[in-house]
Amino acid sequence: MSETTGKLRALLGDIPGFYVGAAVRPDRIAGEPQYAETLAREFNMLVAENHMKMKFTQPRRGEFEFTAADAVVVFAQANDMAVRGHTLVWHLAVPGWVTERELSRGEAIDILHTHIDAVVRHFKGKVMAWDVMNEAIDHDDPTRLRETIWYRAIGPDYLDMIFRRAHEADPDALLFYNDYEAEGMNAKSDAVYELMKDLLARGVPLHGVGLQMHISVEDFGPDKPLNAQTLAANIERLGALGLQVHVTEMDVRTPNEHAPEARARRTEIYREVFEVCLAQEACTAFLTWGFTDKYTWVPKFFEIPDAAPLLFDADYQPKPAYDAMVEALKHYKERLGT
Ligand code: 9MR
Repeated sequence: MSETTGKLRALLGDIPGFYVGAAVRPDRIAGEPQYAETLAREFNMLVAENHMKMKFTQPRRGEFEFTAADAVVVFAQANDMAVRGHTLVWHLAVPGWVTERELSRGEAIDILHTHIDAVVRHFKGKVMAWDVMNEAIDHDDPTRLRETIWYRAIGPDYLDMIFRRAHEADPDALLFYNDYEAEGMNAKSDAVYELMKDLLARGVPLHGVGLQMHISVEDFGPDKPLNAQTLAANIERLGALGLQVHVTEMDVRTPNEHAPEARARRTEIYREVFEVCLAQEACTAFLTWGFTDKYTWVPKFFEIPDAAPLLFDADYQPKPAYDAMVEALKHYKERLGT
């Protein structure tokens, strides 16, 4: 182990109930020793980037496929790491047999219940927290629910149903609502907050909110709507509902990677978001969407070839953002006196 690595997990060791993790690709865990070594050395939580989504877990109706997801869980258990489950219900990564025609309400309910029962029971006791619902709020108008295949067939009450069903299948799992662009105080995070309040008021089993945190260096800063204060305020109001908050999918795309200021901004953004999470009692996990710039969805999706959004470079060397998180953790522990 080099002098600069291994510090994140070592420092985390004695903080109970707080997790730092990353999204992973099972073929890389099996196929690339450095990938697996870095994960085990630095993190105490994992989430499958894709392999617990419906498209992978139920590729054909009634036929469940858990090989790839199981590999992630086995690796996590062997290395004493917690697992987040992502995701039971979404409008994307849905298999073709679901989307090929409109569904009746009864059929859609049956499909969701069967899926949740099988997947949650399979991972019972192994997945600490499930993203039961991913991205249910409309992209353009956050006052509405997104008109997905599930919403169209069932109506707004599908949310209550899926949380209740997941809770029956594994009463010990923490159940999360996960979404993007709802990190600071804005119309979308207001909508998430109201939705969570409504679910709780109806007695729906719900334990947390995931803030995805897919951002650009240009999105976060003292003069931007999203900054340390607005993030803290949003986490605090969710915490006041009795909910936990996980930062679930952080990456910081850097359109101008070759500008030193842009790289420095990225480092500071990681430091600040992590500091807010450490300081807020409700924030109990911080995960990045991948960990090495070698494997990230960002360059392709945003057409930024050298976006370099993560904590390790493509050669698995820690970047300044990693050092900033280590420093934040050290300061946090000094303040706690541990
Ligand atoms: O990173 C994931 C990418 O590999 C997949 O093709 C895509 C569709 O399944 O999902 C990406 O992950 C998304 C996550 O599941 C939900 N929040 C947004 C993430 C980035 O698109």
